[in-house]
Amino acid sequence: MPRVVIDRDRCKGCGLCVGACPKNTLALSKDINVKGYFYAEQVHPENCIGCRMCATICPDVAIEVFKPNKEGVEERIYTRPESLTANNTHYCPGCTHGVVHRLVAESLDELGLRERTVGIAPVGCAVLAYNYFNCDFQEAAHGRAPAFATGIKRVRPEIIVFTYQGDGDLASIGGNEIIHAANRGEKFTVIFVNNAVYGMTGGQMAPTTLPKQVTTTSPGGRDVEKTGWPMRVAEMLATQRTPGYIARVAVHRPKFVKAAKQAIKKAFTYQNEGKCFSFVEVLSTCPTNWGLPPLKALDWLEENMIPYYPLGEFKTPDAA
Ligand SMILES: Cc1ncc(C[n+]2csc(CCOP(=O)(O)OP(=O)(O)O)c2C)c(N)n1
Repeated sequence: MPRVVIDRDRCKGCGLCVGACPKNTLALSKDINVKGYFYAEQVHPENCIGCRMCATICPDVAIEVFKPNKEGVEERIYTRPESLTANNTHYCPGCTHGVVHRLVAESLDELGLRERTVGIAPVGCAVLAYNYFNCDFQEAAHGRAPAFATGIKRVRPEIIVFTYQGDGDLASIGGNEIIHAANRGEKFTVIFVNNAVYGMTGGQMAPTTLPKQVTTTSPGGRDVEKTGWPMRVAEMLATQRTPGYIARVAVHRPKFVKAAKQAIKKAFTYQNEGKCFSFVEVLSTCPTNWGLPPLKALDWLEENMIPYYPLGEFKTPDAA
């Protein structure tokens, strides 16, 4: 029988695993863990099919999955990637920054890149990313990650370099940086986490905030007449003639998480082959600043963000 092991004290009780389980085997506990959260637990292990949906959506890497192989020997089929440290993240419960971290880490593991990778942390909620990734890291000033990445990649082209940036960091203060790095065809990878707000500073309007979206600086809803329309950064960069890989993905359901992983892995593969600038925009949730419970935030992303920010590949070097 498959077995799901949940690290109770690591769990933040967001319930994303409970929502993702197709067999309703999981529930939130009635007791609290050491951090004060109602942790997830498997209440109907007999119904578990070992599909890994729970582990795929868990932002806190709190779930391991075991399943017997054809010979009946139990194998661990899901665990923490080596490219992540064991540190607990400071992200709010249900924030999908943790899912994006995991996908980057899995890609580095699977491509065997960890020991020659340097990540560039932004200013934003992911400012402490260097504590969570098990590779070298550099902290950049707000919006300036592409400049740091350019320097490192040009001096040491054999190193795999990626920036990890929010939408305030990349599309607002760092808008100039990203456009020129893409246009120069710098051969690093950008992971652009678009949650439609400035998360770290309290949910202010970002360039990516949706029309009529309420934020702390647009309490009446974003007025596009006064503040412009939300920027579609992936599409904008894809208009440049310089070859590149430009994609947009989302991480609100396990099947989208799997597609997101493919795109992120592809971006690192292109870099590893020395091919081109590679950029993956990831639509991500911010339950705290959107004022929604974590599962509702996933629905909000699907219903509001995806219609405005279509998913897909906008440019591939092979087609350039
Ligand atoms: C030069 C400078 N300007 C402004 C700030 C304040 N600030 C810190 S994080 C941030 C925006 C963070 O939002 P985002 O990049 O979308 O990332 P998130 O926190 O949502 O992941 C701002 C404006 C700063 N730290 N430095």
